[in-house]
Amino acid sequence: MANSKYEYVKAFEQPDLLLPNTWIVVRIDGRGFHKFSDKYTFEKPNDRRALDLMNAAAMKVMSELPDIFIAYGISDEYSFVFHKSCTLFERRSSKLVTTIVSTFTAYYVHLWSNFFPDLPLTAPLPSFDGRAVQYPSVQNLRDYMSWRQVDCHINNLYNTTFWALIQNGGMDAKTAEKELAGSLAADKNEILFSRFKINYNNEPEMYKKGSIVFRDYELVEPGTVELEDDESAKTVEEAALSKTQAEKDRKRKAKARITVQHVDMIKDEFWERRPWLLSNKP
Ligand code: DGT
Ligand code: MG
Ligand code: MG
Ligand code: MG
Ligand code: MG
Repeated sequence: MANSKYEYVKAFEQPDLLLPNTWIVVRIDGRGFHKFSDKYTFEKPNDRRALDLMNAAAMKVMSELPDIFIAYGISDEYSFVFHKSCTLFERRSSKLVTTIVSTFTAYYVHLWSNFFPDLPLTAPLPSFDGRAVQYPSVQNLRDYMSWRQVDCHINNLYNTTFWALIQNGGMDAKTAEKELAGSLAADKNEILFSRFKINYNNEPEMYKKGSIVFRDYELVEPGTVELEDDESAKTVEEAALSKTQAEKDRKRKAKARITVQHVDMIKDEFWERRPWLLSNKP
C-alpha cells in the first residue's frame, strides 16, 4: 500500500535508544506523596502498610519484566535495574520507563485494598514519575545502589529522631527541627537512647536498610556463574548454542523466586554471595 501523504509526520519521532552495554536504572517516585501520605494518615516516619504495598507492586513489576534483575525501594521511590546486556524494547528509554511506571502504578492501585482494607482509595489517585539513568561500570552501578541505601539510612535516622522528639518528647515541628540542625549521626543515636530509650539498632531492618527485591536462584552454586565472556570470540555454532542458552536463561529467570530482603548492599558481601546478579549471564 502506498504511503499516505500524512506519513511524513513519523519522521518527527526521535529515537531514544539507551547506550548499549550500560547498566540501566529506572527510578520511579511517587508524585506529591507528602500530601498523599497525609491524606491517608500514613504513620510517621514509616508506615509499614505503605512500604509493604510499594514492595508488593515492585514484585509484580519484576515478575512481569524478567529482564529486571534487582530493584531497591525506599519511601515513595523504587529503582529497577536492567543488566547491561539487556535488549528489551531495543533499549528504548521512554518505552522502558513508561512501561515500568504504568505497570507499577496499576499494581499500586490494584493492591491498595490488601494493605489498607479500611481506607478506600479515592481521587486524586496516586501517580509516579520515572527516569532512566545509564551506568557504564559495575562500580558505578554499585555506587548508585549504595547512594540510595545511604540516603535511606540518613533519612530514617533523621526522621526517627525528629518524630520521637515530637511524638514522645512533646515538641512542635519547628523546635524539633532546630534541635536537630547540624547534629551528627552519633548525636541522634544519643538523643534517641538517652531521652526515649530507643536503640536505633533495634529499629526494623526495612526502615533502616530499605527493600531489595531480586531473583533468588537457590540452585546456583556460588562461583559457578561465569563473570566474563568474550562475545566477539564466538563461532556461528557457539552463537546458535548461546541462543538456546539464552532461551533457557530466560525461562530460568521467569521461574526464579522473587524475594525481598532488607540487608546491607554497600559492602561486597551481598554481591559476592549472589554472583549471578552482576554476572554476564544473569
Ligand atoms: P514529588 O516527589 O516531588 O512529587 O513530591 P513528594 O511529596 O512525593 O516528595 P518526595 O518524593 O521527596 O518525598 C516523599 C514523601 O512521601 C515524604 O514527604 C514522606 C512521604 N512518605 C513516604 N513514605 C512514607 C511513610 O511510610 N510514612 C509517611 N508518613 N510518609 C511517607
Ligand atoms: Mg521527587
Ligand atoms: Mg515523591
Ligand atoms: Mg521520594
Ligand atoms: Mg501499540
